[in-house]
Amino acid sequence: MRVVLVNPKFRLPIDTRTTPHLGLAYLAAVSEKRGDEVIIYDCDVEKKPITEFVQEYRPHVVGITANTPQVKQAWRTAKAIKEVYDCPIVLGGPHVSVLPEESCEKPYVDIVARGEGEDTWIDICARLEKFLADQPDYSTQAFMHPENEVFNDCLGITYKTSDGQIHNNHDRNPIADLDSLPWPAYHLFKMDRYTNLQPATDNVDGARSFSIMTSRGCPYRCTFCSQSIMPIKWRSRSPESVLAEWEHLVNEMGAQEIGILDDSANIRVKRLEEIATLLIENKLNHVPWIFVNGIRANLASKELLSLLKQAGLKRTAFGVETGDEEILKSIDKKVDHDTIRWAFKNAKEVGLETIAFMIIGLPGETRESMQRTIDFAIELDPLIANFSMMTPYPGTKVYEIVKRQGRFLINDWEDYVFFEQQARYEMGEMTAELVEEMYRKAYRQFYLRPSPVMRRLKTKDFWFNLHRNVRIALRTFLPKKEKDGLRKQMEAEGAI
Ligand code: B12
Ligand code: SF4
Repeated sequence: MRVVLVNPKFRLPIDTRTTPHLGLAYLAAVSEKRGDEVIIYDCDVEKKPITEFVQEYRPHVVGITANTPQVKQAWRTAKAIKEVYDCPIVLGGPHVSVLPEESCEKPYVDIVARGEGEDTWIDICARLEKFLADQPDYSTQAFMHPENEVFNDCLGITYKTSDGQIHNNHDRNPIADLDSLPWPAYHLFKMDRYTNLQPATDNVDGARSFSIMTSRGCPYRCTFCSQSIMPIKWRSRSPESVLAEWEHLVNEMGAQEIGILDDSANIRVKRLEEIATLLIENKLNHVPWIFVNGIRANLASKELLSLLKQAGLKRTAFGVETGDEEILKSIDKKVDHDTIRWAFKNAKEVGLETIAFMIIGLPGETRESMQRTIDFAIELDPLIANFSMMTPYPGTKVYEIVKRQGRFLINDWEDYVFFEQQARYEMGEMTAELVEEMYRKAYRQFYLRPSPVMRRLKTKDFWFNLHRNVRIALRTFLPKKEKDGLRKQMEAEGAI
């Protein structure tokens, strides 16, 4: 079958770099293994309108990925395709996994795949192929006809039969054996059109960066994190399987840097030690790699970090989130500040660069608690402090808290990005103005100190991307000229 997997175009309000979509790369790989002819259509890098492309290629099925800020563009893409060409359209990804009906209600969406997608996707494709064998001139309406009962027992989907009824099938179990998955199908991406990982290892744009996932899931349930919508079961690949893919990325794909995308790669320390040892033994440690998302601070011993450093690890992130003791307890991070201090100390002592992810504007915050977050970031003094303004994603506990006790200042999924300088909600004494003020203060106070300025000036990235870096700095540090705030704008529009 001819299948197309689409990443809808989405522009973040910052100069972000483009990177191949790992989820689509996995779906494409299992689809190819099934025997499908697969095209990945990444609208971020394609020039031709997708409508033209589908009319030429005539796929049997189209799958579109969607996180929250992307979902409206996914709907627009689905609608545009349906207007020119008839085939079943499947949506998947983090947003539609939480709110499947919202998408399935759209006339141009037939199926929503919830959660991990590989098994569900090939199940959908197999059912379509079987149907096609009997009815080569099928229409989507016939395929989705309730009497055909094609999807009655297909796990992990929400779908709409052609009489307009929406059906919510049972969940599918998470993939137990991650080693059974083929490697992501990077050969289907136009690699030369991508720029880089973000943040990468200071290689300039155009460096060949690849992502890898060595484990999936996270056993923790932090109240602000969308990972809490995914299966609680943490599953990992064997060190041998990771090594084989790593070798492929370095030796065959020419990887110059690698980013581990796991949510919590160090849950099982022994496994990570084995991976590191294999990278050293197989002389793969010359290619720098980073933990993009952060590792658990409570499991970041000096011994482990030192071994990882020898294996090529250049930079690691930690989710610090807040400098306030009470707020830290309230977000269920299950770590304390002394442990975080210990992890940063260990990382620095073995010579690793560090990133601290911090959040400004968690529920219950005050000016003082946000100041403690800034102070704690300065105390830890990582190479990069990444402050994000709390954005409550649907499905998270924070979203429910804000719904009950606060006031959303956004009503459009496209605004669910946290690079913008505008607060997303207000709660109690915590006004948008206060959060926005503390957010800018965080960047100013952290970065406008002599040591971060000197460190930044010494990086290759700073000078190669000078224009871009200055633009980002100006936007982050300077208050907006028109400081209306989203609330005032929405009040004027009568939205709140
Ligand atoms: C790497 C990453 C990024 C990278 C690259 C994104 C990319 N192009 O892949 C960058 C830094 C650019 C990024 C940016 C953002 N990200 Co991000 N990101 C991730 C991260 C860490 C890994 C993504 C990944 O590769 N996962 C592994 C693959 C295998 O999973 P997957 O992509 O979800 O795909 C699987 C399923 O979802 C499903 N599926 C997905 N699509 C489809 C389609 C079909 C048809 C089917 C059947 C199934 C299916 O099947 C796939 C295979 O199992 C995740 C966390 C996570 N653990 O997933 C966050 C995550 C996806 N990001 C998140 C967010 C919030 C963002 C931003 C909005 C943040 C911001 N800046 O404001 C932006 C949005 C960017 C954009 N343009 O859309 C949230 C999404 C929450 C939500 N409700 O949408 C996540 C879940 C993090 C979190 N825990 O909160 N991100
Ligand atoms: S923030 Fe990190 S530890 Fe917490 S649930 Fe998300 S991925 Fe897990």
